[in-house]
Amino acid sequence: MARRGAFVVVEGLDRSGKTTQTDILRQRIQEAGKEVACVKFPDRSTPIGKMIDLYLRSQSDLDDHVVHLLFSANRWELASTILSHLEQGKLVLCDRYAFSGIAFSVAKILPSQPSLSTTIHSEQSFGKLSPINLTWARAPDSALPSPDLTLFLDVSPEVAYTRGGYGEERYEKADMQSRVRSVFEEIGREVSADAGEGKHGNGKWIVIDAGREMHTVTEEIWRHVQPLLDGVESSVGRLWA
Ligand code: 2DT
Repeated sequence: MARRGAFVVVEGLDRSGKTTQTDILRQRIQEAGKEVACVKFPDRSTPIGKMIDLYLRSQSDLDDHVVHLLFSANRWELASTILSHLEQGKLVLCDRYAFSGIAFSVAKILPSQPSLSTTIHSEQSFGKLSPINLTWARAPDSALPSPDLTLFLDVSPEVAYTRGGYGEERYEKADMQSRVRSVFEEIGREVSADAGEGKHGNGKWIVIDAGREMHTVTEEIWRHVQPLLDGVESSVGRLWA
């Protein structure tokens, strides 16, 4: 079987340096003489992306379920493009993916001091729309192309604060960010456990301590990506499949 390009996702909390690190990684891949296709979610340029952008900038209000489905639809809009880059042997470098979708949507229903195991698996109340739980949140992204490697850039709320705090958009609040962090941890445990059992094709999950000096973080990221530069032999997996 011909080798295809590797699919690398960078996930991260606000102020984790995700954008900077993704940019440096793209440059290094190019300097290594490899072709790289960059994708970013949400892609605010598509018709669905424009609705997401209005929502994130608090210019529109939408039900949480609707927003979740829009973020997922935004990924499906680009799924065939991602697959074709991979087939052409390009490394696809993706800034946020379905794991962000799950983390942010599930985080909305968590109490400030999250106790994930009780909250996200709890029974849903009658007479109201069901709160978003992990099972529901995974469904719309299921069968999307799955990454070979996800690098989760982790940063504590304290470090984020010393880096100048959060921005203006809807989710850029300390309380929300720490709940998002908890859900990311849960997703990471799940992806890693599944990879260990060879169950899901969700690829490898690596936590990078992004609270360190920028250069140290860059080098660690590179150590994980370098082995993928010549592509991979296996076919592209499908999320949660
Ligand atoms: P950026 O700041 O990286 O542009 O992200 N988000 C993102 C979701 O809630 N669901 C998703 O599926 C994705 C991809 C994370 C904008 C915000 O959108 C959130 C932060």
